[in-house]
Amino acid sequence: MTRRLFGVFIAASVLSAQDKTTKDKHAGKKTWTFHGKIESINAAEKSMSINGENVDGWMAAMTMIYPVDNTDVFKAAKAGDNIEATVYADDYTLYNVRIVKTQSKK
Ligand SMILES: [Cu+2]
Repeated sequence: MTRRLFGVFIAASVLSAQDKTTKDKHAGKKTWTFHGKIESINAAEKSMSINGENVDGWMAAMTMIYPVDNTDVFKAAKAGDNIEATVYADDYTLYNVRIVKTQSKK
């Protein structure tokens, strides 16, 4: 292997290791679907204050500020919208927040 090729090989290995770390962050973690209503939005801080329903083992019903991972949702979201998000144990970030048109209570 030439020195140059070896350098490329190392760079590719480092990149793929970082990718794996991000992907595996929630590996083996318990996951839930979180339901709540937006009280206020802070797009600059990538966070929302959500009046959330109880999620057993994750968070009791309360209004609090959550970090949000998918920033594209800030283009459409507004106070009063009902949302769903994916959440994971030991992490209070809301993942893949989506706006839901009707709150289904089953
Ligand atoms: Cu809380």
